[in-house]
Amino acid sequence: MTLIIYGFRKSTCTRRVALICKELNVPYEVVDVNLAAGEQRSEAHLARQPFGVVPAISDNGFELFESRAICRYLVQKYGKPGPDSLMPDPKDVEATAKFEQAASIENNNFDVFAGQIALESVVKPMRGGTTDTEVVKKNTAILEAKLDVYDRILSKQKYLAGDVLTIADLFHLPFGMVITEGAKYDGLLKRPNVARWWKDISSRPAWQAVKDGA
Ligand SMILES: N[C@@H](CCC(=O)N[C@@H](CS)C(=O)NCC(=O)O)C(=O)O
Repeated sequence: MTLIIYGFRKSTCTRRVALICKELNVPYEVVDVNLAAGEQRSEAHLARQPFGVVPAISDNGFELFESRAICRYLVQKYGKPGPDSLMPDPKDVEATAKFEQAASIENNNFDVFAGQIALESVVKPMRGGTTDTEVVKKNTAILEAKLDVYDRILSKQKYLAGDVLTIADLFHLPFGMVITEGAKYDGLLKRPNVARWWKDISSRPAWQAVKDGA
């Protein structure tokens, strides 16, 4: 049975999951949960995602929510061992620890701030609201400082977990694109090592296939 993603094609978290499906050549079907209509709070959806957000998946009856947990599951279930495995072999404790470090970096030093910039600059106006420029300014200043650290890390290694691409790098793509293209934030383009890394990950065919919608 085809993997089902209950999501919203344009949402960042839905695209994060679709991206990893594309990377792994796992066919999927998106069942629309219309966020504008509030369907994320329907009883049917809350049974899949009790926090009332998207995405959630059903894989042959196995249900899971939280986009990053879903991505880890997909790699462990459908990925192939080797240099392109997107996550280290769990038996390699040190590589796994470096991978978890990179995944935490994304979650704590990128997602929070990029998410606020995206919400204020792109999502709110799209829904008829007004951007709070103070919130954008504050989060941009924090993200600038965080990306300076990214640039130092990426001056010593190709990717966030080391010299091998992992899903921790790919996790950045949905919000990275919204702030770069939608909010015209140039933080990913103006630092030499971050720019090299950003160009590398954002030009991957899997991302090109889902960047405009899962
Ligand atoms: N940590 C969750 C976040 C999910 C999330 O915030 N989804 C957003 C779309 S990107 C959503 O459903 N928003 C609808 C709402 O908040 O009502 C994940 O990664 O799956």
